[in-house]
Amino acid sequence: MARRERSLGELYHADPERADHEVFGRRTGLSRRGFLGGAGLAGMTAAVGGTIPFAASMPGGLIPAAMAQDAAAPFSFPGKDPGLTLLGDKPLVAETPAHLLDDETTPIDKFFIRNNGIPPENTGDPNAWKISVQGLVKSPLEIALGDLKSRFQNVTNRMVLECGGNGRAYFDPPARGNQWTTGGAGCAEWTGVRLKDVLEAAGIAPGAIYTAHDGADTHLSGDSAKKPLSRGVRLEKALEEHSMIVWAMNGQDLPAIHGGPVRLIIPGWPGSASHKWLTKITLRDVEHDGQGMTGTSYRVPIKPMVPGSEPQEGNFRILESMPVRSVISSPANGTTLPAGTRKLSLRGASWNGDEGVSATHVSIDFGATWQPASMSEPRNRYDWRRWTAELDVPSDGYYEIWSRATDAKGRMQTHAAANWNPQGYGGNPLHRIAVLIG
Ligand SMILES: Nc1nc2c(c(=O)[nH]1)N[C@H]1C(S)=C(S)[C@@H](COP(=O)(O)O)O[C@H]1N2
Ligand SMILES: [Mo]
Repeated sequence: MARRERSLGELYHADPERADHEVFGRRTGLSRRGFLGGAGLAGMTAAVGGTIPFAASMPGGLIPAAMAQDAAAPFSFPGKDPGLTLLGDKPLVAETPAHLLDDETTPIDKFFIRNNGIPPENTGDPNAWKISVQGLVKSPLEIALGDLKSRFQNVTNRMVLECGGNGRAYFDPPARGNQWTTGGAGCAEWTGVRLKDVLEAAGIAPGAIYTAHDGADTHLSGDSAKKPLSRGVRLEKALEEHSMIVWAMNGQDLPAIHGGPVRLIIPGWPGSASHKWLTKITLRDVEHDGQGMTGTSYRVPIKPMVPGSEPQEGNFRILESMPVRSVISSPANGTTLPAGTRKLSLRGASWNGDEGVSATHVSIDFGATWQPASMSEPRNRYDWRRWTAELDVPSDGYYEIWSRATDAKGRMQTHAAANWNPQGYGGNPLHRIAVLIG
C-alpha cells in the first residue's frame, strides 16, 4: 500500500497525464462517469487511503494533496525548529510547513530563512553597527545603531514578511529557483524606527525616486568582485509609515540569521526588499539596478506568456505588492482522524501585500461549495488575519480541505499558479491539505 502510494505520487510528479490516465481510467478528465464508474475510483481510493466522499466534484487531473508531498531533507540550525523544510543549504534556505504557521505571531524558531549570499560572520557590538544614508539626500548621514535607537521614535508592528518566490513550487512547468510551497512567509513583531524618519533626517533631495539597499553579506561564490544582493523600492514605498529599520523581532534582539543586528522591513513587498545586515541606503533618481533588480529577477509578465517559453524583453514589471494567500495551519496536511469524526475545526492565516485581506473561504468538496472562515482583526494592514472555521463531515473517507483568501480589491487566490514566469513569482494558488477520517 505504502509502496503503491509512493509510486503513484512519483508518477504524478513525473508524468501527470499518464498518472491521471492510470488513476482515472481511459476517459480521463473528460468524463466524470468514466472516473466514477470505472476502476479509476478504486485506484485513486487505494492511493489516497480512503474512499472519496466528494469524488463527484473532484477535478480530473487533480493531483491529490495526499500525494503532492515530497519527502523533506533533514534540517537543523541552532535556534530553529527541526521541522522547517530545507530548500537549500548553500545558501541556507528553509521554509515553514503550513502546520508550523499555527501561532498568532510566528516564533523566531519557526520563521523561514532566505539567504542569497554568505552572511557576515562577526557583527561585533550591535550598538556600534553603522548605517549610512547617502545619494540624493541633503546631508548624508552615518549613524550607529545605538544612536538610531535613541534619536528616532521607536515603533513595534506585527507584519508579514514573505519571500517573492513563495508558491514557486506550484508552477508548471517548474520555475527556476527555490521550490517554496506556502512557507516562505511568517508574521513577526518588528521593533525599530520608521525608515521615513531616518530618510527625512538626511533630507530627501529633489529628484530622488528610488532606494538602493546594501548589507554586509558577500556574494555566494566567495569572489569579492561579484556583488551581493542589492534591491530597492520606489521612494513612495520607503516613505510609508510601516516601512522600518528594525533591530528586534518578537521582543528579542534580531537574530543574526534574520539580519541582526539590523535590517529593513518593507512589508507587503517581496522579502528581498527587506535587506538584512543593513549598512547603507542610497537614494537614486533612477530605478535601482543592483543585484536582483534586473532581467526577470523579481519581475512578473505584463502580458501573460506561454508557460515555459522564452521571456520577451519589455514584457516584465517589477513585482511590488505581493498577491493574497492563505494557509491552513491546523490540522496538518496528512492528518488521520478517528472513524466517526463528523466535525472538523480548522485554523489558518491569510495575508496580502499592500491592500489587506477581505475574506477567507474554505471548501471540503473540491471547491464545489465554500463557506466563510471567521477572521481576526489585523493590527495594521500588513498584519495577517488568523482565522477559524468549522466544517461538517458527512462520512469517513479522504477529504481535501481547501482555503482561498480574497484581497481588499476582490482578487482571490487562483486554482493553480497563474501568470507563469521563468523565475516563478506571484504563484498564489489556494491552499490544500489532505485529511483522512477513519
Ligand atoms: N543582505 C541580505 N538581505 C536579504 C537577503 C539576502 O540574501 N541578503 N535575502 C532577502 C530575501 S530574498 C528574503 S525573502 C528575506 C528573508 O528574510 P529572513 O531570512 O529573515 O526570513 O531577506 C531578504 N534580505
Ligand atoms: Mo526572497
